[in-house]
This record gives sequence, C-alpha cells and structure tokens, in this order.
Amino acid sequence: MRVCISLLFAASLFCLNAASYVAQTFSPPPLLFTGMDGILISDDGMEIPIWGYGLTANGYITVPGPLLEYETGDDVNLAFVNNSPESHTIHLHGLDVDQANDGVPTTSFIVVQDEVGSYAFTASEPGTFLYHCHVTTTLHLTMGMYGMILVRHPGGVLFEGGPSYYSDAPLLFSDLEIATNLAPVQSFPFHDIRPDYFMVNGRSGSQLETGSTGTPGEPGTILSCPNGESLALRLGSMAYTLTKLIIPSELEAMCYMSDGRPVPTPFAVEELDIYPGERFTVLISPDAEYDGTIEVQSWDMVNREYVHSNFVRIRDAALDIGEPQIQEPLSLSISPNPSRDVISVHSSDGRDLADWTIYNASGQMITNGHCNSPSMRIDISNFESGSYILESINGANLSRARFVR
Ligand SMILES: [Cu+2]
Repeated sequence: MRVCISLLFAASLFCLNAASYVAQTFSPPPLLFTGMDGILISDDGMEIPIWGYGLTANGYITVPGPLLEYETGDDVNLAFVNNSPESHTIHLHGLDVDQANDGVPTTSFIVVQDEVGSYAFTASEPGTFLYHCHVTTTLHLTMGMYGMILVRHPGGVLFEGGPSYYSDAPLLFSDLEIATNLAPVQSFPFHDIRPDYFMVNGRSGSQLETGSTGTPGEPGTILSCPNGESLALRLGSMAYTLTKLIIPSELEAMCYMSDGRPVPTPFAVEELDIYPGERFTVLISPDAEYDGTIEVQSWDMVNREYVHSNFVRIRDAALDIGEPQIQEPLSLSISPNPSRDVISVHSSDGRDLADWTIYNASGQMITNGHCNSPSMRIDISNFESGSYILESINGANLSRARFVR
C-alpha cells in the first residue's frame, strides 16, 4: 500500500520554473495531502488551529477537507500523502470498501509521517458519504480531519429509477471545542467533548453568507436554484452534537436517501434529526421569488439541550444579481480575459505566484500548481465555458482574480 513519497511527489507536483506551463485538469482528485498547522478563522475573527486534508503539497488544508466526487461504478484509487508529523488514515465512512482499504488502523493500515497510502475501492452505490481520520479518532476529528464524499449517479438522477434534480448542495455539519483545538493533547471519550463552535461547511454565523473563513474559492454558502427545479441537499454530520434541521414547508422537502441507500418510501420532511455520522439526501424545490433559510440547530447530546443555530440561505436563482463578491483586493492580472485557450497571469505586486489554484463558480477546484515566478501561462482550452477564480497563496498573502472562458 505504501510507496516512496518522493516518487509520488515527483509525479504530482506542478512545479513551474519557467513562465510557460500547460495546466492539467483531473477528476477525481488523485491525491489528498494532510497537514497539522492549519488555521480556521472563526465568525468573530479568532484564529483556531486545525488539522485536516488538502489538495496541495504545501500543507494548505481546509475544514472540512476537499469534497470528493465520484460517479457510480468508478474504480477509485485515492492516494494520501502524509507530510505531517503524526500518523493518519482516511476512513471511508459508509462506502462499501473492503477491510484492507477502510482506514481503521487496527484492521487496515496507518500512514506515518512522510509516507503515502493508497485506498482502492469501487464507488458501487450512489449517495452521500463521509471520510475522516481514524487515528486517535476523537482528537483528530475535532481538530478537523473530515470531509464529504458524493457519489453521483449518471443521468442526473439520485439513483437508478430515482428522481432527477438540478444540482447538488453539499452541507456538512460539524463542531469543535475551541479549548481542545488551542491545546490538542490526547484522545478522550466522545461524551467528554463539549463543542462551543458550530459549523456548516466550515462556516458559522454570518460567514455562511459572506465566506471569510480563510477557505478559498467559495464566497459563502447561499443555495440558489431556478424556479421549477430541485436541489439535492447532501446532508452529513461530523458533529459531536445532534443536528436538527428546520426546513420551511414552502421548500417541499422530500427525503429520498439515508446513509447511502434509497429509503423504501420517500417522505416529506420539515424537521430532520441528523446524529453524528449520519447522512441524508433531501430534495427541495423553492418556488419563484423564494428567499428564506433552513435553520441548523445544534443540540447537546448529553443533556439534550439546545445550544446553537446557524442559518443556510436558500433563494430562487432569479434573485441572484451579478457575480458573487470577492473579499480580497485583486492583486493578480489575467489577460486576455475572457480567453478561449491560454491566459497569462501576472502578480501585480511582483511576488511569486507560489501555490495557485483555479476554482469554478461553484467553488470546486479545477486544477492547481506551484510557480516560482510572478508570471505564468495556463492552457484553459479544455475548461468548460464559464467563470473561474484563480487564487495564489504566497506565505500569508492571498490574492485572487476572476476570469471567464
Ligand atoms: Cu489523523
């Protein structure tokens, strides 16, 4: 299962020494990296230490980790580079994988510092799944080592014979106890952790509309859908609390799948309890001019008390005006823009572009690389038409620019 880390690095790093470079696109992601020195910026501006997964070799990690997307029947080889000081795994929560590839240390394998693991499985069932580290599980989970896996069925349906829908809206609920993240020392029983920070897709409070967690590519978590279409809410919990969704009746929510399988009889739902590790797939159909929120309540599991609410905004796509807001100053120039084939990227302040990533308008990573120069060229001829965000991270400096193909 393990191979020498340097071989995979050589094959995977998009290192740029010259100004010309042809980007590759790939899906599914061939490599996940891990890091233990990440920062999550809380809703009130606090820097919370996190561990997690990421897509770049420089240890840039996010909470939750990257969304892993597959199609029913895909043969997946998920490689995992551990360039952090502790051992980790990827447990494929809910997927039908064999024991050797399940990421539970005692029955599968563990990936120690500077080694590479590879998880082979077939995405045999469509649905909503999760992944997380299974080493010293309570501690590594609360530090942020988890993410969501979507297995889409071909043909735009949830599953064979299931309903069709317009697009996916992944919502991963999680929480953490700030004091633990500030001083991570040891594992503890599940019931000993008392979360005091609650997230949807790594965001809390006003961040759900504005972004600003330090996680790039997504301006916020506002779900929109054209009138007459359905959105598939991909719901999963990595929280230590009970998550209770309050869904407005106008959204006509119908639950079609639970824990990665179709339910025998789909049912209408206005209140949905999601316990840690559970997943549901729920279709909603907002009417014309609809503009409202789904309330995401967190309840303490020990004393069954309500503790916190976040709100996810849902609206008719016709109400969306213009492009999403970009928070950071634009210190990158891209030309020509729009372009059909090759773009030239230049950092206006003369800094090396360093680690760069291109996201599509939904915040999904399209490609990434590293550039030791303030300028580069990227071939975008195989990108789909649309709007993209190019982001470069050089040390503490993050800059972004939008371009259109
Ligand atoms: Cu871990």
